[in-house]
Amino acid sequence: VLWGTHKSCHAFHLAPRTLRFPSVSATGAPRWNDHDRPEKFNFASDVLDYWTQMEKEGKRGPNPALWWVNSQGDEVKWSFRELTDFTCRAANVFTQTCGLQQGDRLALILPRVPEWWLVAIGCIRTGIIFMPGTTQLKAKDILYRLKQSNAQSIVTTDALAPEVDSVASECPALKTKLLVSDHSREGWLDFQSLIQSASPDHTCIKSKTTDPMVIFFTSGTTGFPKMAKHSHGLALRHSFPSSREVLQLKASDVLWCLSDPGWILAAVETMIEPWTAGSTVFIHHLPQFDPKVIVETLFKYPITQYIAASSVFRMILQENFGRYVFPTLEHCSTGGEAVLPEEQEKWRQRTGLLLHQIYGQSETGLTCATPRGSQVKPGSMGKAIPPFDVQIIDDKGNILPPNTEGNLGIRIKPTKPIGLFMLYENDPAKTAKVECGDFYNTGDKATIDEEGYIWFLGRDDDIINASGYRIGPAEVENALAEHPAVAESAVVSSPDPIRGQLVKAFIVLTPKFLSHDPDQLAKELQEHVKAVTAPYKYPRKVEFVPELPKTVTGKIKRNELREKEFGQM
Ligand code: BCO
Repeated sequence: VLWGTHKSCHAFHLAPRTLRFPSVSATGAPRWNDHDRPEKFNFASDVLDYWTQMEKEGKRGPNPALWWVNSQGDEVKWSFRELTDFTCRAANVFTQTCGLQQGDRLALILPRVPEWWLVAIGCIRTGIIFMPGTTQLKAKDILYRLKQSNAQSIVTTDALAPEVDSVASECPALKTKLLVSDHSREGWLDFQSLIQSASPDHTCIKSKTTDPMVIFFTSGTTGFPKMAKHSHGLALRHSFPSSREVLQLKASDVLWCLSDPGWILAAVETMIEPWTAGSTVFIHHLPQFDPKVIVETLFKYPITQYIAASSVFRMILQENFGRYVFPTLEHCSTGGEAVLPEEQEKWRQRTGLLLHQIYGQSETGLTCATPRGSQVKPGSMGKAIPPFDVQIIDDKGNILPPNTEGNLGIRIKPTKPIGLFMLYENDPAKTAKVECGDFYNTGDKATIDEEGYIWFLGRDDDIINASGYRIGPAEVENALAEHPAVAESAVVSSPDPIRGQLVKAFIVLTPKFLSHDPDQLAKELQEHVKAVTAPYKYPRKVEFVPELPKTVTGKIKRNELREKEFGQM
């Protein structure tokens, strides 16, 4: 292939720490400010190509833009210049070979392979709206995504191509299927060889800041995932001083964010934020999560900043590796789920490093954080990141006083801030439902103290947050309903010391299965859920019950079951 992989001795020289604030003009002045709304912005041409130019002018050190490794010792290192070259080729593949145009949709379902970044940036260059998805998706999940979005194209691997083929006939809009693989497959285009033969000459579109850039699928309380559509403003926002202040990345930093590429956290922390700063994005392929590999990697490579879900930190602490002084690690952040003060303290004792909480949603991107160097209040997810005006609101959108429990809201009136999602695609009712007075209501319960620090309390609905995954109960209940043993089920969150919350299913069995061995049946149902929908959603706890609590109108009282789990009844 064009770039190949090579074994490496990992010799690496950090760049001089000169470019302190990225996305600055060559004269050093910031190019955008917190409240700027440039009419045109494109992350590829305005940020990536800027760093390519810096490299050409010798104004950026020799560290790569992307540094990818796997456990077999393979390695890929790309400079910004190479990234520009390869992503221009990707753009030409999409427009010339696949016939895609600005505004078309492309499903991007790849594991942590370098091609993910080529596809994402190639889409940004052309205005094709990319839709990341985790590789845990199954045929039905993929069908739903392709149909809902009217996707014209999909990029995936060998592992998922058969799942796509099994549903492709039901997706009339799907024109091209691109495969990232060493093998060919009938009906699929070979992405790597197309990149090789494509021209590196491409003129980036002049996208409006408000043009759509990416869609993230996010679970809701009812029904199937919603499509949270973001504009190019999602990327612009990370050029603002207030966003840069959070991690204070420099061109010499090496940032490793563990998030699966299917989530907004990965788009922001393995692409937008580090490349805005001209930093190195470090990626470990990591098909299976293993805390030992994480610790070894932090020792082996010159990683300066590390971001992962809180469960990952808990799983590392659980291993009892003793004290670890990582040679280059300076800053750790955690997001996707709440972290307890005791856990932050444990991490500090073991590593000498503070664990900074960040908070956001697929709809909002990064919303709150404790900027590097400012006071960490253990248990708090920090302060609002401007231009987001975060307030605690009641159900009518009135701002509540400090230390009062309410909904975490982001002000959208009179002006919607840059970086907040545009809308739920095809769903004006759900878009309207999350508007609450002058605010977007996140649905998360929180308090704010007199100093502006925000404290997460939980959800105000049935959404489950298990090890950083947001899971809608209906998705699991629908999967269970397909099994003949299940008469009906209710899925709720249940507390867990490592994953924060677990998915728990209360199941009423059909008469035929009442005599079955409950342990074996529970395992069978768990495997069934893993087979029909993304396995991260499977119920790790199962309880068989004779009936489910219901209201007089027959609605299942999930809240009653949940409260029982959390010992509130
Ligand atoms: O635990 P089990 O072994 O029983 O099951 C696991 C997997 O083995 C299994 N599985 C995975 N792929 C499969 C499969 N089974 C069958 N077929 C397949 N193809 O399914 C279960 C998956 O659970 P998991 O993903 O939680 O796995 P694991 O290894 O326990 O990973 C632990 C974590 C902590 C690494 C993982 O849970 C994780 O990555 N969590 C973080 C999620 C995240 O990044 N959230 C951020 C979202 S973005 C956001 O919040 C906005 C912030 C700005």
